Amino acid sequence: MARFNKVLIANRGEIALRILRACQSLNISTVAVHSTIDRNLKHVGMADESVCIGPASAADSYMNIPAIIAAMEVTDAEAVHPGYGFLAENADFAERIEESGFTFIGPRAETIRLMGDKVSAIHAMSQAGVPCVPGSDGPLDDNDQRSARVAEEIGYPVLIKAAAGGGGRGMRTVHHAEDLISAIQTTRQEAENAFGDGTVYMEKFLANPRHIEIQVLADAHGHAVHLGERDCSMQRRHQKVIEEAPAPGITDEQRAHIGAVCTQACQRIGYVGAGTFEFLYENGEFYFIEMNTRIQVEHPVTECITGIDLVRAQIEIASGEPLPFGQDDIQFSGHAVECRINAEDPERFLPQPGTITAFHAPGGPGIRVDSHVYDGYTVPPNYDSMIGKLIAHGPSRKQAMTRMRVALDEMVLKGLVTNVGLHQRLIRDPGFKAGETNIHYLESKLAK
Ligand code: MV4
Repeated sequence: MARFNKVLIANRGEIALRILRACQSLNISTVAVHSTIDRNLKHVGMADESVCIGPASAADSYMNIPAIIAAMEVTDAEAVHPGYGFLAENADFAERIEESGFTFIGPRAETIRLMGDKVSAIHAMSQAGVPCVPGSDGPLDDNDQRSARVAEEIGYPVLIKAAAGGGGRGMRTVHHAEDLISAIQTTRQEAENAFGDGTVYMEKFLANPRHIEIQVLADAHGHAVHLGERDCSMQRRHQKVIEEAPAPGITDEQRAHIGAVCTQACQRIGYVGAGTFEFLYENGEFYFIEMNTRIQVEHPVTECITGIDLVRAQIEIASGEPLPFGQDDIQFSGHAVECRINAEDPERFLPQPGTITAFHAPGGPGIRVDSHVYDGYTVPPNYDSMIGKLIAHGPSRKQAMTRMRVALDEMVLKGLVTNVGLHQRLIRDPGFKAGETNIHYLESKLAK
């Protein structure tokens, strides 16, 4: 199958620019779609063609499936890259793209649907040999005695999670048996209201895990590789703040083992595309919790340590090409760290839209800036507050962190309130420097 001639980018901001750069380096023509408020986005000006698909509200533009399909038809685009967020993990979108005769750059619709339901995702992964959190092995039914027995077996505290949730939405911790049944009922009702699906399941609650995820690539010919792990434990309210690769303290043997488990699972379920296995890691053990079927915000740290262009790989896989490398060709080199730069109030973490009056990007060896912003750019209030990512790569973790510290101090970003000051503090934090984080680290530090 030949490479695409033209790809439509169904996203905005830094990831739209990242996808555009990948297309340009593959000599693929580009179509940018944008909302009315986003006419002046950097990638819109750089794309070969652009189409306004609706008003500022994301529901009417970046999430507007008929408008995106119409834009593909009028521009004769062959494939669509969804980026992350918006329609990236919408199985109906992937299905309608394929039904309209276009290619969705991502996994099969069936796979997106499987992973969107966390109960079916855990079931599929458990069957495929991936270690999961001890739990209910399926949805909880209305039999309270059975639920109570499952909780006793796995031991309190337990967590009730919504099958349609994920990313921290629809969860409730239960510490005592007497609170179990009402917690199940409340979580079920909230899930029904929020997602229209009241299915819930139970897991043992892990008290102080790290969030470690494995990046995979799988082609349509049954080949799969892993690109190692990322540690995303530095987060607040389920928003990642700093990510790094590799994860501190994970040995080559652990990486090879969990990586092989993930690539074998990809082969067993017929996974096609880039994907991420999310694990909780506690006391030396990995526990699968969810799989993401999209390119992730933090993909650059993996690109830095492997030298592999993940967005290019996504496009090549979608066009039917076999992976041009095997597991033995993938070598891990050094360490990379990413700081998410947000236009937000550093105290209350609320979005702070505004106009950039001065922007000077840092540079030098091992520094990468993935950002669409420029002097005079206005951050609109309608979307995510992330305005870019600063990535530092070095031969060792210490050198990557030092490069990040220097780059953060060098960056000039004026006119907006941002979280750069928070990053400057975190990069100097002794606990973080020692690699001693878990998912609660940032929130407990901020509480002090
Ligand atoms: C958990 C957990 C502890 N034990 N599951 C939150 C987001 C979603 N992806 C899963 N989450 C969690 N699941 C068990 N069995 C703790 C969390 C969790 C968390 C996970 C990853 C990153 C940040 C987090 C913050 C709070 C809770």
